[in-house]
Amino acid sequence: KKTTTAKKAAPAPAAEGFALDVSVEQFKESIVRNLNTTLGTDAEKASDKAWWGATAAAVNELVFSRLSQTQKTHLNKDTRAVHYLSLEFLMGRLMGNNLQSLGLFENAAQALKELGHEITDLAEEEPDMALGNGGLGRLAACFIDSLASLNYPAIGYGIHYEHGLFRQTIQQGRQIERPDSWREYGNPWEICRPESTQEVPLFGYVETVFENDGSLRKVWHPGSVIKGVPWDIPIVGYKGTTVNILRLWESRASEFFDWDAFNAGAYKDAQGEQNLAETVSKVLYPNDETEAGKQLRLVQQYFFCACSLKDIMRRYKRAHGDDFSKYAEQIVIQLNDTHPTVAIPELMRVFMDEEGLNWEDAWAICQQSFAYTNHTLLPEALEKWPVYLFERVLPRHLEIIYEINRRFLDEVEAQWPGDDAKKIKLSLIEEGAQRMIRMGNLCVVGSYKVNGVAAVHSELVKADLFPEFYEMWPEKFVNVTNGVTPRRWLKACNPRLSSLISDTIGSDWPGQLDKLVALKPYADKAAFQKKYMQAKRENKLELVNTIRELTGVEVSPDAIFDVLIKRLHEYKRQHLNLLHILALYRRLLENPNMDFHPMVFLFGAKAAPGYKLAKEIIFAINKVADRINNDPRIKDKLKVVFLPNYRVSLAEKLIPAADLSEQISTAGYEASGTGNMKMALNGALTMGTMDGANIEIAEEAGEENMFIFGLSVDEVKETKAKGYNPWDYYYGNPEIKAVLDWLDTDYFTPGEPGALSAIKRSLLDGGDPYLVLADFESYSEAHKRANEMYKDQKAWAKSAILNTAQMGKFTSDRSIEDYVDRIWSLKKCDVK
Ligand code: GPU
Repeated sequence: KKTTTAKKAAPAPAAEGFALDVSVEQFKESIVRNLNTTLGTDAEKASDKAWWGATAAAVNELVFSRLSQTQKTHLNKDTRAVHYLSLEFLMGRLMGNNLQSLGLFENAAQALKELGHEITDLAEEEPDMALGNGGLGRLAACFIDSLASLNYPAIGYGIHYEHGLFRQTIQQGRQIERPDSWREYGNPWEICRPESTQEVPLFGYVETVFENDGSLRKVWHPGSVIKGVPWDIPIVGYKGTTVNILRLWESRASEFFDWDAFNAGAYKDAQGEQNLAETVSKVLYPNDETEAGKQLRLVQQYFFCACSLKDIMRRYKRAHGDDFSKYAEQIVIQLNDTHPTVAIPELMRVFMDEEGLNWEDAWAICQQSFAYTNHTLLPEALEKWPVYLFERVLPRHLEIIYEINRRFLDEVEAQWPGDDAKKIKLSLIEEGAQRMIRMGNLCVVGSYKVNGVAAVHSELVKADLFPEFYEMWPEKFVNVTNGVTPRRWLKACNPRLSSLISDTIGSDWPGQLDKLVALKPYADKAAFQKKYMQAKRENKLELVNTIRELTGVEVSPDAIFDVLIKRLHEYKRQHLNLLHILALYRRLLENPNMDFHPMVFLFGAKAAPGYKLAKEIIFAINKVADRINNDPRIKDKLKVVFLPNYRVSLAEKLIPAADLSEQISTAGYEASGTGNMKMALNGALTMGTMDGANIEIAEEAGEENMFIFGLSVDEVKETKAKGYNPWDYYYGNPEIKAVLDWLDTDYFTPGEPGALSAIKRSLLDGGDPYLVLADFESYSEAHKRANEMYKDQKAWAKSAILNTAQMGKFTSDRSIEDYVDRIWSLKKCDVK
């Protein structure tokens, strides 16, 4: 099947208006040449992986020149730039995205076809770049896409993990974690920049030097030094004029310290140092919204912050020398959650200990350079580091944090004279048996802006999380509602719907998503509804095949595809969905002729390896799925599928095929959500609580085009204040009691009664902290409405179209413009 014999070239499909001038023929030539010169093989014997590599190399030929052009332009114009510090960038695959951005996807596909390959098949050869856990990491990826697409000077800084988020397999229903080796066979998208290597000090002690003039000077004598080597990933803006970079640091052993030990014969010690140095960027911590509290995690955080600040400083000095008066004018550093907080004391240290600035000047610059994004209110996610760890790893930074705190507590005293309770609450140090540093408080004190990620979340940040800080500095707090890049999350992942949209309203929408409103008049036109639902059906058919390949389960495209994809967390309430599935199953067993449109419930979720209950929920979903899928009595009306190893590339297959989007967090707990936006954009109707960005989706799409249920944020608070008792629901609702009791039997785990009891125990004995039982009935009613509505395909189609048409607000381009207006004040910089 792999033939390169010159078939008569098919007429080139119309490339996009903005496309580079690269013909199908030229692209073919480039692929074949790269097969020889980059991959060292040839068309006769090349593997699919080699063909993919050659295509990537052909793309790079076009990208790299633009990359250096962009860097030259930014250097010459010396523009203000944003530096996005994030421990996570969940990039997924880059081939499709880069081709889309260059406007060359069609030509590349045609070139490969003429060379005997399907681009969609070759795309599967690319491993996901999974350097993130979930929403926070994927948001960073969408943001750097938008920054480049809008021609803003920006750089993403992170860690070049050798192993990204673990690969998940399911064995006997349970999650098994395997290492993710995304770079095992190399990665064509990254460029190593050894000339920009940095050194990072760690451990050791601080010496106080008394100068002759009576002043003090602090000298940090580090116990070891590790190297940070940068890898640059080009980020191609949509329509391809700006190519920014994502710079990821890899840790290595530094040359000098270990050679001394080595020469002294202490080979083992030298090896020990080597090990630490190379462990730092080994693996991404797989915990989502839970602090790890481990020394290595703190070292990771400091390592990438120190490297990034040095990199920023090097570039700044190239333009301004030692004159730091322009630093805050030129540089804004965005902290993606508290993970990079240590950058604040680090910049203070650099200014004072290395550049000789005094405290006041250094602090003034710092406070005008940092901004902080908060992504959660969950107490277990708010980072706190034991003081002793800081003392050991970063002794000089601890001193600086103490001094920041001393001065800050003076401000607190000025604001609330004599109020020691306030000081205890706001202090950067939490007193107790184990003294802790509160990274969130340090961020608020050290930043000039603090933002939440959806309107309701930003209000809760002010009212519940940082009320006193809000009182002190009200103008510091702003909202920037999250967004997603429509290039990846509609144009590339859903070509059928994309073409229909472009044929109907023109093709500007990927760069100006609010143009989608032009679809509104088509929402009740029968012909358009038909085409829209046809695209959805074909996407579902494709997913049917994927489901079969991945799980062996056969599902029908006529069923409602109900999709719940996100990290597994109690607050996200996958178990609410599961209990409702059990209720449906029970109803169907009691009445097989029940009026019910068949449903397929699709789950994708990874659990943090140490999160026991989350893993039990995965187990329960799989066991319930086995039982239901093989029960002939319900005549295929219900199917449950857990898709293993949920990741960006799998999301790209699920989202275009979703009919119902499950967004069912307890109100007040999901800061924003972004999968909710992706699915609504692709025409799924949201089954959701009034939480996070669901509220804003409802404002845009109209509540009548969603299925809203459950307690509101205020009602959740009231319920808890009154003293919530889950047993009331257990005894008050026979269906709840029946499905919970079912979990204690061996119905789903033959021969092993009680194997699924952990869920029931957490909901009853554990107090049901996320109010699953309180929302059950309302959820069940919302599902009845959805099932009923689906039978009216016209009504459903209309709502689905209105969802797509009214998601314009949720492009990450809009989020970035909000950051620019409210926080960054950047100027666009056109690149020729
Ligand atoms: N989020 Br904190 C993560 O994915 N990981 C984290 O460690 C923290 C937050 C998510 C929020 O849960 C989600 O609601 C939000 O949409 C996303 O960050 C991006 O802001």
